Amino acid sequence: MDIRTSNKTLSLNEPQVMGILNTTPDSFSDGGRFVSLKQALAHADSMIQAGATIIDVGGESTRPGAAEVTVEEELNRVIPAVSAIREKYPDIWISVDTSKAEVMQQSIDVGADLINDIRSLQEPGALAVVAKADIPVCLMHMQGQPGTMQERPEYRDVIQEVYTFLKDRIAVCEEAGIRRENIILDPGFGFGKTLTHNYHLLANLNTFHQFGLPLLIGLSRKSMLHQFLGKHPADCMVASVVCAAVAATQGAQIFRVHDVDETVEAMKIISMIQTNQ
Ligand code: 8Y4
Repeated sequence: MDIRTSNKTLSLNEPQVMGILNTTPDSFSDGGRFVSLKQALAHADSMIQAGATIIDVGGESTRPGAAEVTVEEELNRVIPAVSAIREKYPDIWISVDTSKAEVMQQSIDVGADLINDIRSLQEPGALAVVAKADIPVCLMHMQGQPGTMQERPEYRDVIQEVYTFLKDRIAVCEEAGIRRENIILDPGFGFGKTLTHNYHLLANLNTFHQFGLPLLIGLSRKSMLHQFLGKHPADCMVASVVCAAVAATQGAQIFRVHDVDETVEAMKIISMIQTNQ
C-alpha cells in the first residue's frame, strides 16, 4: 500500500512517522513571527533528521477550551511554515492540519501534499478543494466539537460508531470526486472519547482495516496516557511509543507523534518483525 501525489510516493509497507509541528504562538515564548518561523523550521529540521517522513503543520489549537482561530491568523501561522519547509526540503511530505478550505487551498498552492482534517472535510468548501487538488486526505472521527467534546462522550458501541462515521465520510468524499486511493482513516484518539473508549479503540484497530485504506494514529502525549499514568504530557514519551508500537503491530501505517527519534527507532523494530513474517 502507498500514498501518492503527482510528484511523490510514500510506501506504507513500512510504518511512517509524521512529526507534529505546532505553529500556534503559545508554543513559542517569543510570539514574534520571525522567531517563530525560525524555530518552526529548526523543529522541522530536527524531526526530518530523526527520520520523520511527513511533517504535520498545524495552526489551530484543538485542545478542549481553546479559542477558535480566524482564517487570517491560521494562514499567517501555517503558510510561511509550509513555504519554508517546502523550499528547504523538496521531497519531504508536508501535511497541513486544518479544517478551513481557504487554508487548505493556500497550503496546497505553496506545496502541501496532504490534508489532515480532524473535521473530515465537513466545513464549507473543504471537499471541493481536496477533490480538485487530487491529493491524499486524512479523515478523522470526532464526537462533538473541540471546545466541548470531552464533557460527556457517550457511545452505544464506540467501535461501531467510529466505523459507521468513517464509512459515511468515505462515501461523501467519493461522491464529491475524491478518489478512494487518496483517503487515509483515523479513529481520532481523544476526540470526544473517555479513557475506556480510547483503550477499546486501541485494542480493536483491526476493525478499521476492513476499508482497505491506510490508518493514521495520533496517541502522542494524549490524556489517555498522561492522565491515566498521573504524569505530565511531556513525560509520556515511553507510553506514547509503546502505544504507537501496539497500533503498528495491528497494521496501522502512519503515526503522528511529538517524539520522532524514539518512535522511528520503535518502528524500525516493528518493521523488521513484520518483514520476517
Ligand atoms: C500535547 C499537545 C498532547 C497536544 C496532545 C495534544 C490528531 C490530529 C490532533 C489525531 C490526526 C493533540 C491535529 C491533538 N490529534 N490529527 N490532530 N489524528 N489525524 N493533542 O489523533 O495532538 S491535535
